[in-house]
Amino acid sequence: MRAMRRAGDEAQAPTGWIGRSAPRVEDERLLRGEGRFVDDLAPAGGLHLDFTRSAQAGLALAGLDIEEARAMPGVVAILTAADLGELPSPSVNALLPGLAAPRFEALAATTLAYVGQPVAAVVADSAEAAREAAQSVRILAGAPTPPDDGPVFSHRIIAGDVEPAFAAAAHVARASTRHARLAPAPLEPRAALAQWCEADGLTLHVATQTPHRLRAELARVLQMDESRLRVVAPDVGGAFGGRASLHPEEIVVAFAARALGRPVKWRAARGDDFLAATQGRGGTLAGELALDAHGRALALRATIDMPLGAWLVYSAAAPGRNAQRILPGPYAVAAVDIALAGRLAPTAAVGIYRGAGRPEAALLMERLMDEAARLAGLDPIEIRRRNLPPAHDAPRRAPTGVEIDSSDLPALLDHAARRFDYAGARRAVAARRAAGELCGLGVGLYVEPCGQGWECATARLQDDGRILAGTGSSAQGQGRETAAAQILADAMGVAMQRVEVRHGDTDATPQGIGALASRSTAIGGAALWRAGRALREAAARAAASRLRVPQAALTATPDGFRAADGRAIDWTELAAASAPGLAVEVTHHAEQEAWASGCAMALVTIDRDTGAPTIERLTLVDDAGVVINPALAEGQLRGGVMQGVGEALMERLVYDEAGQLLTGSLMDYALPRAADAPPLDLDSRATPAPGNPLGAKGVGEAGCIGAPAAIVGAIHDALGPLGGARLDMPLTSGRIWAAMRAAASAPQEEHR
Ligand code: SMO
Repeated sequence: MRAMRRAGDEAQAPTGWIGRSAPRVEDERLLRGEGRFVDDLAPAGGLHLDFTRSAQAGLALAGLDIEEARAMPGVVAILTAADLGELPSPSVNALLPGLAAPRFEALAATTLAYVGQPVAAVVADSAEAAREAAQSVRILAGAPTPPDDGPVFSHRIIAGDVEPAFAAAAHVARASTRHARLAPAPLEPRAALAQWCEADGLTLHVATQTPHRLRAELARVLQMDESRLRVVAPDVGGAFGGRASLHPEEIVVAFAARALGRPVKWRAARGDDFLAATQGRGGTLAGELALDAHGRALALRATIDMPLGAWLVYSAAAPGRNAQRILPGPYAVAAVDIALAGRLAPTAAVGIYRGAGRPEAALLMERLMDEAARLAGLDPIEIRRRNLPPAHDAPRRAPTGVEIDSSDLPALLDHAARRFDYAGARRAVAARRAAGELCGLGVGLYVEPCGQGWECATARLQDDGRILAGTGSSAQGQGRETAAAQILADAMGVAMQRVEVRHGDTDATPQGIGALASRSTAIGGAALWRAGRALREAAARAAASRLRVPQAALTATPDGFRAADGRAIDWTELAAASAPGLAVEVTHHAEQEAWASGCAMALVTIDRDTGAPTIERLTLVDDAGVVINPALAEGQLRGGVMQGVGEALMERLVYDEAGQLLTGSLMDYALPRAADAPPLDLDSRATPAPGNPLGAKGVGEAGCIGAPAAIVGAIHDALGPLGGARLDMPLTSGRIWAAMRAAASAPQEEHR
């Protein structure tokens, strides 16, 4: 992977850390086993909390019998909804007009809405005692409650002349897609440790990707002043969108610590997270694409139906809203009519998950393009080429109102096709088919908007001459400390070893929205860059005054500043000379959203006897703008592709009609393993983002967006007329085999 610099940009500082695969500064500590995750923290006198969870869905809660549990050894307290009293609900991001959240209950008060819902909390002097007693609380279920699956929001975007385009169309391509419900399943299950002290208030160590938002929401629910709440995300083992909201469990843990005046810790078991952590995807989309006789798309009609679960997480509307605003994705289509609805379901909440609407938009458009190619008699690459906007069209206002800041999609497609040797692969596939094999090619072009709003950063010169940087973007294993240090180092023209980065602690860092939506570098990184520049400027002023020379006569060096006559002042001397110290804080508002883009191509073969798919190879060319650390970006792409492989081929949460989760463990829910990794060819083609000083875009979600569309497309291509109209993910061998069988007797048409 190569990084590209913006011509003439100040990022070309002499030290040149940006663009280098600097080793992760996090790793020595983590590899030595010195990581500190929430469950590693064990304050003296700490208590343990565990939950009694509903085993049923859609019933009234008639009562609770806690007597047996209360008498069990080690039990200190049992909390129910009555103990919590009336708590304000956490807020839901009002991304759409008229969003009406249902009543929120941190512990079930009236209804057993979904299996896994927390109903009571047992606090005990050991985790085992808490768990055992929690399982002895008896839940008395009442009558069935009327099902509530009405839309919580619906929103339609109509732009351009849709009806005339369809009336005049030479071809109308149709496709529908259904995404399985997925478990974000980070390596570390959810965990929280709350400590209360009358003087300082509440400290919550919690595995989150949004520490400041979590603090704001918790303050709201517990009716405390934010200044009395400290939220710390220590080492956090993955997030993927599943840690972006305040969960009922965290509210109860904090409430219990405050009520009991003692530290209270909870750690979810893997099964608890399958039942009650927030889930992702689950949408059903359908589209119609009107095309002229040359295969150029004229208009798109689409519907997006998203499940929300039984309660709304903060970002509940984000996946649907993203899919809606992103369509028609990378393609230039002048007219759109896109209807979005989000509905409740008697299940765990559904929120953002790596991609959050981007994979949904990408898959629908790629299915439509493949169908359009078939109707128009064009090669799938050729029809895409005809529908991509030229690079000079940027910034490009899409019909849904979004502005795509920069991209060169035709070059991405061509570059990916060359690397993949698409033409050669097409010939090879034809030859293998003639020899009786089932194999196919798929393409996944995508765009990846990288967040809106602001992030903050601080930078301070310490007495020892080191630079202490603070960012509101936290880290969950991506290597953000390393990337942040590289940015700061280049902004200041110092060695990155001089920079130390703080994140994830609301007492030690400036405000932040959090690490999500591929925003950490484009927005959080831009804030750090600006903080570094501002601190350097302040340092130059101080140095000039100290050396009694005009600032313009100073030369900056990695060690400090030098005057023309040879006198110098280093960072330690500057710190000593600058009472009360040099420190800056900046807020970076992203005036223009950065849009990453990319293209995935896959070759998949299918075993005729078993239906088992094999991804023989996958190429992905990504445009993340200026890449800060190519090794970290590659890690993001590889991880994203693997989660995309999981979505395409194996992952699925299944509820039965009674609302029972049938996939509540890693024995039932198939996460991809190392052996499932396809041979992966990665490359990048950068178009720098014009809207931030780094030229950076995001990369965290890319693999997860492009890979499923390419894999699903390749399997459709492989099955051709055998596959029928629609194959739903995950495309397991069983599903593929069934589709082959069902179609075996159907009349066959010529295979492309
Ligand atoms: S799904 Mo992400 O962490 O915005």
